[in-house]
Amino acid sequence: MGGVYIFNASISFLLILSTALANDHSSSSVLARGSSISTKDDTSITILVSPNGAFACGFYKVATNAFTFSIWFSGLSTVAWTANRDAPVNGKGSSLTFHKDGSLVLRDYNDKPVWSTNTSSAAGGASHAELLDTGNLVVMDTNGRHLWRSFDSPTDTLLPSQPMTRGANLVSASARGLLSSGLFTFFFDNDNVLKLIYYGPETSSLYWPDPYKTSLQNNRVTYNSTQYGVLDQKGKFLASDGLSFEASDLGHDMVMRRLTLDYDGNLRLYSLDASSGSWSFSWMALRQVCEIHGLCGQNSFCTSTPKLPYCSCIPGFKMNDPGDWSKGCRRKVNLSAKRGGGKGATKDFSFVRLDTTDFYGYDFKIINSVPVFDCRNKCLDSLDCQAFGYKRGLGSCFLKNFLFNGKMLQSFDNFIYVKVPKTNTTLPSQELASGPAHVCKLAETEAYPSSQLVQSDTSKFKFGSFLSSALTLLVVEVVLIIGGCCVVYKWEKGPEITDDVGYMIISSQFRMFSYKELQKATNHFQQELGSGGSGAVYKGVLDDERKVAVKKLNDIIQGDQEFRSELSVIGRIYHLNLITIWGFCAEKNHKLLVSEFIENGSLDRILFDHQDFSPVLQWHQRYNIALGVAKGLAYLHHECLEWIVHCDVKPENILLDKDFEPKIADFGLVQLLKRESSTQMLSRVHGTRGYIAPEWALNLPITGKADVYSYGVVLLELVKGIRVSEWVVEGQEEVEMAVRCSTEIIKEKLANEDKSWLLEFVDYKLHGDFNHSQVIMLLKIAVSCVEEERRNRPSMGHVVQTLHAPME
Ligand SMILES: *[C@@H]1O[C@H](CO)[C@@H](O)[C@H](O)[C@H]1NC(C)=O
Ligand SMILES: *[C@@H]1O[C@H](CO)[C@@H](O)[C@H](O)[C@H]1NC(C)=O
Ligand SMILES: *[C@@H]1O[C@H](CO)[C@@H](O)[C@H](O)[C@H]1NC(C)=O
Ligand SMILES: *[C@@H]1O[C@H](CO)[C@@H](O)[C@H](O)[C@H]1NC(C)=O
Ligand SMILES: *[C@@H]1O[C@H](CO)[C@@H](O)[C@H](O)[C@H]1NC(C)=O
Ligand SMILES: CC(=O)N[C@H]1CO[C@H](CO)[C@@H](O)[C@@H]1O
Repeated sequence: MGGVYIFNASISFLLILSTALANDHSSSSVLARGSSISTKDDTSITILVSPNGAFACGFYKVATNAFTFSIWFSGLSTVAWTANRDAPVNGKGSSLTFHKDGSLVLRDYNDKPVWSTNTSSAAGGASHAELLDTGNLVVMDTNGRHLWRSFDSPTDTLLPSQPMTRGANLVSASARGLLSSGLFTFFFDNDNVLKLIYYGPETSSLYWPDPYKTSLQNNRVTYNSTQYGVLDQKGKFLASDGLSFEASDLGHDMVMRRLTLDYDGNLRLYSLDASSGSWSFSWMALRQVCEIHGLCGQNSFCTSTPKLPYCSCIPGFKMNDPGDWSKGCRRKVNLSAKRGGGKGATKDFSFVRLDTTDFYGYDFKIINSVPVFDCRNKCLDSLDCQAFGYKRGLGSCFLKNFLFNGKMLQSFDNFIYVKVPKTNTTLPSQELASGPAHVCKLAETEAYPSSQLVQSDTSKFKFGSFLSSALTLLVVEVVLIIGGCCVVYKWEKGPEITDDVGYMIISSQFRMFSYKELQKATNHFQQELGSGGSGAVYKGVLDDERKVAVKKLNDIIQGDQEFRSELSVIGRIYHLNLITIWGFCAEKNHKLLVSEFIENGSLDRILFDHQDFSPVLQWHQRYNIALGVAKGLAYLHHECLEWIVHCDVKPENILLDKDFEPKIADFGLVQLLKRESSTQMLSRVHGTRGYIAPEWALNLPITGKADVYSYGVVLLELVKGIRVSEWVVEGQEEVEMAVRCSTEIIKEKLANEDKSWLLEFVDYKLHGDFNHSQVIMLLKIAVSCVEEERRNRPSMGHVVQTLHAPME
């Protein structure tokens, strides 16, 4: 860290330019009243040079026959200030005149004034113009007072000692190498905070400092209305809103510096390497280019890569203007064209889910704490709704009428569901996924009567769209190379950049394996990791050195086609707290499931089979496991577009990675075994009694609340550290009764003021080293989860919320 980021400029280009600029060299730093200089011969003309030789000003050639009046770094092509960035003047016959009346005026070839300092009527009258050592061009009166300063009207660059003030905005250039105004602005907002904003033709949005946070959280103050900021020569920037940053080469006061709002919307501090004439950046506002708004236009999203960020259209959209991402994308099929009018029209739409993608802003409605299907129905009901965002855990629902500022996120908490018309053209992947309803899913429909979600099978996520993203990257790169880009960014290869694409990599890895391949990976199924009702699990190593767990599924009597369609659902599930399924094998009677290998084994081993010398699962780890399992189940229950009830939650199915983060295994297996009658399933899948909700015995439809019950039992075990089946005293009672009785006792004790019983109740192996309020919370949740009447049990989403909420 702290390195200087190299910004390779083309040296040869610099040399050509510097000799061109030196042609008409004038060593004077002062322009007297009455002087006039005209453009000629279509070449740049230096009019003034600062006394220290660092800066020059004059006619700067921006294109053939197009000139600006600019200040630049002597000998370099880097422009620091421009008078007429958006109205260049003609190369022949345009003039800069210091009129006798005291104003400095730039006129085009036809004598039309393009720019003026407006100093003609100044009291005392202007005497001369001077380019100072700082790069500041000033018009002075006879007493040396400044009547006008170029420092007061910056363009895209702030020089050391040049103040950033109210109304003195930096506006980016429109493209690499151009001077004309672009779409990004650095300015003091009304709340006295320095910000970066994107001003597009259709929309504007703030993107720095972090718009998701308050000023205070961003370490900015709003009360100081001075609105002043300045960069000093040593490389430190300080502003009245508390913004402060330093160059990585802080302290070298002989270094030339500039703070520039670049054409890509990032604010960067540059240092000049005098020997090579190249600029390197020593600080930048945004490390992740995708945080910048407007880069990819609407209906598309930005992905960070170690090399360059790239844009992709949302699946079902295409680029508005191939070659210009800032124009964004549009729908291939208009939503309005599909609107038959009236409520019935909502049947014409379904949703495509974009994982780990977020679109900032344009939420026309925000609803908190609702399940995802409510959010979905709200979006279906609204004609304006183009998509909705859903934040897991909080259950926040954001209806969006415009999709902008899209980017891939690291966090897996955000989902965007884009409204798409249902089409009659079935894609292979959709066909695969639309099998008949599953045992658990059917029941779930009963629990949540809004059936909209279950009907729509077209809203499937497609792996193919990622392929097109990859192609887009290729195209963008080719365009950049052809575009004669002479500047190459070398982003420091940070983990946050590569992690951004994590989801893509994971999902595109889901594939079909051959039996031979798995035989080889597991060395002929030698190392068995364990075996349960649904089959034995073996350890293996793939050719790419990924460690995997391969499960041989017994008793799959479905056809290959159905098996695959089930897997196409499971294979799309990705969550931190669920085992990632990497693929499957379906060859004749071989049915295997390939998933990630989890280092630390299952929870039951470390929680119950404790050896004297092995480490004890600490309290904070147990709490984290409780939270993680809840998140994983909440995801299965509420957020997969296909609801999945695990039906077999128990410590054996909770695996722990090396950081003891829990990962739920064996979800979706019930679906694979669905052809059998439910009683058979019960006996096979639910080998361990004690975790089964009472409704299984009562032959009621199974809903997610069955998992909630099992989760409650696991919570009790996490606290007590003993398997619930061993709570049975003297072998008199059934396990179910033991749970019942224990929870009655716990309930009573929880109501008691005196909490000294906890010391005895909580796992003795912790030696009293636990957080009392957390234990009480877990027990309260556990007790409510194992309620006999399932309506009284909380949903997993609610459990997650409770675990996250601050303690009373
Ligand atoms: C000079 O005055 C004109 C007309 O009022 C205005 O458009 C222009 O922006 C002013 N120039 C400067 C440098 O302030
Ligand atoms: C406001 O900012 C200015 C400039 O940074 C500073 O001199 C002044 O002390 C600040 N005022 C307060 C009240 O902090
Ligand atoms: C979609 O709507 C836009 C604007 O309403 C229109 O310009 C465009 O032609 C439409 N496209 C299709 C495929 O109907
Ligand atoms: C889809 O196909 C069905 C039956 O073939 C037809 O009735 C329906 O109109 C079609 N829908 C659309 C949107 O084309
Ligand atoms: C117990 O947990 C609560 C909530 O997680 C936390 O606020 C509190 O500081 C913890 N107490 C101790 C002593 O660690
Ligand atoms: C039971 C088990 O495998 N424990 C291991 C979990 O991971 C930690 C850290 O990697 C090891 O130290 C334990 O031995």
